[in-house]
Amino acid sequence: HYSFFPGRPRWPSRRRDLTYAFDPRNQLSADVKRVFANAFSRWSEWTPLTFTESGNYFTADMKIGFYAGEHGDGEEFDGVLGTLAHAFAPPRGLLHLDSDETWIVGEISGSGTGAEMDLESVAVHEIGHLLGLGHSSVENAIMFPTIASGMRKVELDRDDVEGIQELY
Ligand code: TQI
Ligand code: ZN
Ligand code: ZN
Repeated sequence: HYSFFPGRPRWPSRRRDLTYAFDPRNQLSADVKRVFANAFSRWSEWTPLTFTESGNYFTADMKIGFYAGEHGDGEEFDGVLGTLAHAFAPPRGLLHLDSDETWIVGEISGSGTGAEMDLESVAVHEIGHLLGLGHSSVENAIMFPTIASGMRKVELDRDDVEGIQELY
């Protein structure tokens, strides 16, 4: 079953059209940006929320960036595997990914080293946190707190949809 953060933080009802921006220091490819656009659309499909990329990193509601190790918020990344990413509940709107991971962007192809992580799968999960969802006890849910390396899990489960629809 889904859960929320303590105090049930969420984006207020006057803020239904939200913006996100990428840290300009990362210089991300169009493919990576497309992965996030896709991941956001999986949530907007089931809510009154819309998500638009903004070119202004400083004024965007949600800020996305890739960082290694300590990066200024006291929650440091730890190199390959372990913590992959983290996101802060509304209204903070930060989504950080560990740049030391081997991120798969797009199709999962061939056999890797066993440490590859599918970027969209992690993005969909972290966006759930950005919107106010905690973890779920339902194994098929996007918000279940485990994912295998190389695994692609991007479809919202009924449990995720019920959780987000209770919030918005
Ligand atoms: N990062 C954790 C996560 O996003 C950070 C975290 C731990 C957290 N406890 C939390 C965030 C409580 C909010 C509330 O869950 S992670 C997964 C999953 C991680 C884990 O790097 O361990 C995914 C990132 F669910 F698969 F285990 C993405 Cl998809
Ligand atoms: Zn961080
Ligand atoms: Zn999580």
